[in-house]
Amino acid sequence: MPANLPPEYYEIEEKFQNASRIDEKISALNEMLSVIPKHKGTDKLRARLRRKLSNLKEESKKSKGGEVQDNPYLVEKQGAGQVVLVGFPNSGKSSLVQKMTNAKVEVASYPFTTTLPQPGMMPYEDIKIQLVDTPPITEEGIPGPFISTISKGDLLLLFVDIAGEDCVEQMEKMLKFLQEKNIYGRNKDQKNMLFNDHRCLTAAAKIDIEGSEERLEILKELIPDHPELIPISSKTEKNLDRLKQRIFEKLNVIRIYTKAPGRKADTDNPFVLRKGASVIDFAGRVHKDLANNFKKAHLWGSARFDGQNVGKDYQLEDQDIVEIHTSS
Ligand SMILES: Nc1nc2c(ncn2[C@@H]2O[C@H](COP(=O)(O)OP(=O)(O)OP(=O)(O)O)[C@@H](O)[C@H]2O)c(=O)[nH]1
Ligand SMILES: [Mg+2]
Repeated sequence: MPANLPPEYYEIEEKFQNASRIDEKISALNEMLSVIPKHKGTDKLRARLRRKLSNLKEESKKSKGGEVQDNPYLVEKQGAGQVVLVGFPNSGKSSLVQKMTNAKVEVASYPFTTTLPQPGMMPYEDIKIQLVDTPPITEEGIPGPFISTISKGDLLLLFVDIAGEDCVEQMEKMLKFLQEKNIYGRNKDQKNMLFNDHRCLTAAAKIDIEGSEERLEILKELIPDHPELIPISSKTEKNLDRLKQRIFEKLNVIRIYTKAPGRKADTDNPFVLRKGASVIDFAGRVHKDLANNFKKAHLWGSARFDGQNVGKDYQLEDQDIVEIHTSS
C-alpha cells in the first residue's frame, strides 16, 4: 500500500468496506480513485481498484437489471449470519447497533429516527455477525417493503422498551403484527411462519432504567409464551455479551479452520458452515477440487485424538480444524 495517500482515502475506504450494496461500493470506489494522487507509486493500487470497479459494474448489470441493488430495503448478507432488529420507535434498536458494530447509525430520544435499514458488523470471537438496524414498526403494523428486509434475515431480534409503562401492550401488539404477516407466531402457531422460536430472540431494552426489572417480571407473567427474552442495556452494557452468545448459538452455524499438511492451522479465518455440515461439505466450501478429489481428512477438535483420520461423512463441530488430503 503506497504510504502517501491522503487521509480522506482511508475514510472512503472504510465507507467501501462497510457498504452493503453494490451501488454504494461503486460510488465509494469512484471516490477512492478520484483522491489517489497519480504517480508511479500508486499505479498498482489504481489498477487494482479499477479492476474491482469494473467487476462490480458487471455484477450490478447482471443482477436483474439493477432492481435488487436499487431497493434500499434489501440488505446484502455479510458475515456469519444476518440478524434483523424489529421494534417500535425509540425501543433502542439503533443504540444496540451503535454499541456493537462500526456502523454510523443515528440514535435520538425522539421516535422514527431510523428511516431505512442499515447493516453493521458485530464481532463475535473470531467471526462477524451482521446486525440490521431498521425503521420502527408503527401503530398500523409493519410497512410493506420492510417485510422483505425481515424475511431475508437468518434471525429475528425483537425489541421491547422495558422502561416504558406500556411495554406489555407493545409486546402484545408486536407479536400480533408479526403473526398477521406470517413472520413469527407464538408457540402453538409456528407452522408456516418465516421464523420460529429457534430463530427469534427478544431484547428487553433499557433494563438499566429504574423500575424495568419489575416491568420485566410483569411482562413475563402476562405473556408467558413470549419468545426468549434477554434483558439488556446498551448504556451500561448489561447482558450484551450474553445476547451476542445467544445470537451466535441461534444462528446455528459452526466455525471450521483449515490446515495444510505440514503447516499450522489457519485459526484466523474460519469458514462458517451450517450446524450438521460434514467434512465433504467443508471441502467443497474451501475449493471444489478438494471435494472432487477428496481422499481423507485429519481432524483436531471434536476428534477422539489429535489428527484422527476421518472420512467425508464425518459430522463437524464448532472450531474443528480439518486437514484435507486429496488423491491427486
Ligand atoms: N437508559 C437507556 N437509554 C437507552 C438505551 N438504549 C437506548 N436508549 C435511549 O432511547 C432512545 C431511543 O434509542 P434508539 O436507539 O434511537 O431507538 P430506536 O429503536 O432505534 O428508535 P427508532 O429509530 O425511532 O425506531 C435514545 O434516547 C437512547 O439514548 C439503554 O439501554 N438505556
Ligand atoms: Mg433507530
